[in-house]
Amino acid sequence: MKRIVSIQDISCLGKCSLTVALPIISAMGVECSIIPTAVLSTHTMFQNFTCKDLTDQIGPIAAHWKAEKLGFDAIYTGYLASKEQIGDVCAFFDQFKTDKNLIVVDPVMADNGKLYPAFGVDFPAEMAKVCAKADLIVPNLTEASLLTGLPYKTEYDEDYIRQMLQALAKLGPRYVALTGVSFEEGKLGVMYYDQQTGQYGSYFAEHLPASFHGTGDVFASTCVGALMRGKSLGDALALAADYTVECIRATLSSADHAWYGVDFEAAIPYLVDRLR
Ligand code: PXL
Repeated sequence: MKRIVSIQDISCLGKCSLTVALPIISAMGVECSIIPTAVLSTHTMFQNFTCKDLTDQIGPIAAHWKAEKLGFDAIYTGYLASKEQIGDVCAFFDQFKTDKNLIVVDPVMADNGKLYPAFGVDFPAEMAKVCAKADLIVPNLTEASLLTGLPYKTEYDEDYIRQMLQALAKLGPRYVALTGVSFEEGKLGVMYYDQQTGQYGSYFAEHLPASFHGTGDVFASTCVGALMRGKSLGDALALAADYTVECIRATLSSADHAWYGVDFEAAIPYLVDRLR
């Protein structure tokens, strides 16, 4: 069985980050170790959330694992709690990167044109350092614009997305996948670029008329799980897009669904079926 480590926060309630990554990656038949970057009472879309930063735990956990000669088939990072822990996460990559394993960075920090409330304007430059060490990054359009300095647009054409992908690739990662891309009404998906081969690809699924927190984490977790299950990047991204749509569909079909996250639990059978 493949083993990965996911480095992101635990939002105790809110259906995002580790509470999404763990069940999804486990359901996909991949072992998921974790390093929590912080413990929050909820995700940061709630008012008055608590947050205990765990930066000081990253180094000691890494040192213990090194002493035990443990390794990982992938390292997947998401929400990092503060700019102070960027150096520790980069040091973790340096310690655990091998010729064979994969570093996947979801540069979680912003959406809909705005930084998340916990981050200052200097955070994107720090996140760019994490992206520089990745094999694959999966930003949304807002994060991509903050990482590259290119303007954030809600109306655009394929040229703009290609420019964005190339600017992201200049940060360092071989593979770049931009999420939340839409060229036609009713369709939403992902466009990606392999800077080694110069090839582009894309996949579009149904654009349901709703948006929920945590869908980026559902997408990235599914993509990592699928890559570990031997799917190509294109197939992994397509499965991630399809499962995310199924999660939103399940949420919309449940009258008592929560406002703060998707009912990814209800769509797990779909995900497992797709791996058969
Ligand atoms: O889903 C991304 C995410 C992860 N973790 C925390 C968040 C968010 C988005 O708002 O606040 C703590």
